[in-house]
Amino acid sequence: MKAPKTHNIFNPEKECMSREALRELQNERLRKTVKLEYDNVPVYRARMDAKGIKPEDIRTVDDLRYLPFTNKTDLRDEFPFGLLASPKSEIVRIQGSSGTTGKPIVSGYTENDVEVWTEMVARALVAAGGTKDDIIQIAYGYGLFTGGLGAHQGASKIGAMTIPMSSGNTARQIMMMKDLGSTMLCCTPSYATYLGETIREMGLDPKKDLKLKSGVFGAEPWTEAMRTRLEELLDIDACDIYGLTEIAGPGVAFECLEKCGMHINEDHVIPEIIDPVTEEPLPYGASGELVFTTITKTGMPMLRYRTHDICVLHPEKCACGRTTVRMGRITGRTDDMLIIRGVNVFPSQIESVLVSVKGVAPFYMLIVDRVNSTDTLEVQVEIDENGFSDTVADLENIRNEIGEKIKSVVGISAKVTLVGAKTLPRSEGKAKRVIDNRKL
Ligand code: DLL
Repeated sequence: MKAPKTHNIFNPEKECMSREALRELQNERLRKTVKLEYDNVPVYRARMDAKGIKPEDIRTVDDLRYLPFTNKTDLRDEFPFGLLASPKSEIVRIQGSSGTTGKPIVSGYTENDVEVWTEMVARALVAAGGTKDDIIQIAYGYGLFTGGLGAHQGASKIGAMTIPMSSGNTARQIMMMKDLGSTMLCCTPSYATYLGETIREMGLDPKKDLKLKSGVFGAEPWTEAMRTRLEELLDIDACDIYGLTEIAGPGVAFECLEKCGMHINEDHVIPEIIDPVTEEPLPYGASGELVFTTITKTGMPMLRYRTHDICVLHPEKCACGRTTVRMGRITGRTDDMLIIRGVNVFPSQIESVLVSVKGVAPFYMLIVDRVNSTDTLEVQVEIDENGFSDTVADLENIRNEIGEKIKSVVGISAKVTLVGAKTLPRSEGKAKRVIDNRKL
């Protein structure tokens, strides 16, 4: 049963502001954030000093372009607390995602930051038709990953009945969905598809046997074709939700039932699109790298954070009444990060595992695929000719060692295939290390 296409808005005062009033609010909040960063975060102060910029020089959003960028590497270099702009005693939550070294990228949130984030998710759920009468099943993972707790907080904020299922355990998910009459589902789009397919295989008809009306799906790229399939499989409206740990987790941007791009919560973050090579800002409508500046965060605010996600911004007013700029679907990344079963994976993490294992050479290929709506990862790696032992037991030990190390460093299990020396293709230019067969 799809949600009626009425446009409820959680915070109309902020979500439907005139562009002029919004700009004023952003200017004021930006000035505060820049000062907070300059006064409290040595790295930011040093970078601004190096550019000869003082906080007073940044008066309006147009001055953003003078500020230095922040990168994922900064979070790694300053791990865990070097970028905090508030005392540690003010931090009430740590959340994280997997990073390039096996250590997670972590962000610290003050009580204010958790409240801001909670409201962002509440706005997203209401935009997807959510009300206090809903029963919201949360099948994002709970833990350091922001999906579970983020969706949970938002669902509680709108007063809905919240079911904290976390991810996995599909049979149990479906049983609860049926028995409790869940009306909304929050999880990754690939897991939603798997749930939908399993529901159909069990002979259930969502129209008759379930009460789902909408889903709020994100944390990984998906397409219009996947939306159509999901809406048919589950008989729901499927809305996209975007976010990242460094900024606030899910809810940074979200779709309304018009399904024409994700509304960015511009009273909390300022989006920019830049050319990833020249780093120059690009106009609305141009495809480029998405950059965010947070303007209400106090724990670990971010100035011009390079997301590496590629998309387009649309400024036209939406039929739902919101005036915020919308971002299109993420169409790629400017780095080599893969998202496998919702986990951020860098090929360099796998490489670091392989070089630590005796008996294999540093030539490898990652093959990513999607089988029954679930991502799979196969790591093919060459045996080292010199350290080569062909006893079955030795080869099995090597495979197990690699598998276990990948699981502990990257956080996901992989199929490890040992191949003969010099059998993987060599390249004269940039090595191709990844084959992604997933058809989105
Ligand atoms: O994935 C937060 C989140 C949780 C978003 C639940 C939505 C729902 P991270 O683990 O830090 O945070 O990963 C952030 O995931 O830079 C994008 O590359 C990707 N991503 C997130 N949402 C979407 C989406 C969460 N809707 C990284 N479409 C981001 C495409 C997405 N990619």
